[in-house]
Amino acid sequence: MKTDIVIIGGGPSGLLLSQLLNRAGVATVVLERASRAHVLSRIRAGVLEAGTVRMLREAGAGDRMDREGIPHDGCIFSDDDLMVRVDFRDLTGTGVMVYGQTEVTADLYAAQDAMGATILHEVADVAIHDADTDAPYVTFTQDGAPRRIDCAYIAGCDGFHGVSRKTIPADKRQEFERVYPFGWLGLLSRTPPAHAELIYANSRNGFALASMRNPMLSRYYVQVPLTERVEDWPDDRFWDKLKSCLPAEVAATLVTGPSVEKSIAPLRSFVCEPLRWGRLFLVGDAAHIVPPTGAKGLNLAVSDVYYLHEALIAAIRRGDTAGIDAYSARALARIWKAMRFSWSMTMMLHRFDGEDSFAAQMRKATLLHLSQSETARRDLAENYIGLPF
Ligand code: RFL
Ligand code: PHB
Repeated sequence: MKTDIVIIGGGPSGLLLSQLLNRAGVATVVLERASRAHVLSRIRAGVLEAGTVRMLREAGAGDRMDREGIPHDGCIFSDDDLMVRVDFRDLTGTGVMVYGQTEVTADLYAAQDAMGATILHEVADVAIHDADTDAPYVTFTQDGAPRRIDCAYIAGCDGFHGVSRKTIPADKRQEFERVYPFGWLGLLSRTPPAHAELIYANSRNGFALASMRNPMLSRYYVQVPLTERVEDWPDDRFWDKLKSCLPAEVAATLVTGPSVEKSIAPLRSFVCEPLRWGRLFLVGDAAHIVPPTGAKGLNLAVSDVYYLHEALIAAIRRGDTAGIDAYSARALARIWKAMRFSWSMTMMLHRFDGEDSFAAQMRKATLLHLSQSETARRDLAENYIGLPF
């Protein structure tokens, strides 16, 4: 088998890249380890930057998002009972879209199916060969049979635990990492959202986030130690903890109900440089992880795809390789700024076990400053709605 681009991973990065390349007449094969049902069962990100919204429309996968997504012009940051609203539209001229990653992925699968794109699910033993030569190829097994695809380039869109990054020899890459000593316990429930806008809550009892998917589906998170297990968090315990972190006026009217999904995600900052080894390119979570506090994970994957799809189209269609030579540096410049923002949001809002009394005062002062300074709110808004690409 032969194609222009082999894309490893059928998550949002791989599907969007495939969709944009196919629309430009570049042939792709997407290799996904899991079943489609499994990919669509993962509850992850919920906030799309304006640039992500634009890219999904450009890919021909934005119709349902435009009908069902909820535009948000601002959000709330709280410190115990102090509530600070940051008005994104007023401060930057644009807002964000609340629309779940699960829906984005479903829309991209539908768009790819409509184009007759090749997506192979439940493939195993994916291995990248000769990426540092002019004749790379990928091998894998499907239904127990060995297969091989020759290609011009390989896009590693296979997430943090994929094979792509690990294929780059250790002496050809550098990794930067910060592991935080807590995770987010998330709960999805068929209840009306606590508030019309998202609330990022700092409190004496730790961090909580009140988010949503639609008017009858809410998504909440509370900060938990890494040692916690989901089984130890019956719904009642979760709701009690959430209420203890939210401002009293919000907790008082919170509607609770049975959970539909509950999971714990550890928080981590991670970057692998460079994003290219020969004819292999890293995209999205395969190259970098951010703590979810800034809502940047999915959006960064989309800006990587933006840079790479342009570069690959120029290389395949016109033999112009300037874009692929520049991809790593271009994408990393934006990635590091999102890393900084996600890290600073994490520090502003979470309680660290064993911290000194000074740390809590720094968080309080940061939120008080945010409430009193339009300059501080504008800086936060500019980063939250997404830096340009
Ligand atoms: P994904 O979504 O991880 O997709 C990678 C795909 O590659 C497949 N794969 C392989 N396929 C073939 N061969 C292999 N060897 C393979 N190894 C892996 C996987 O099955 C998968 O389908 O990466 P992608 O496309 O780069 O997209 C990135 C986003 O998914 C990610 O940034 C965000 O979801 C991060 N994230 C969150 N971001 C937010 O902004 N807000 C959140 O609330 C939020 N919650 C989360 C998250 C990430 C999580 N992970 C990865 C642990 C919650 C979790 C649990
Ligand atoms: C979510 O709705 O899942 C969500 C929203 C904002 C974040 C993280 C997660 O920063």
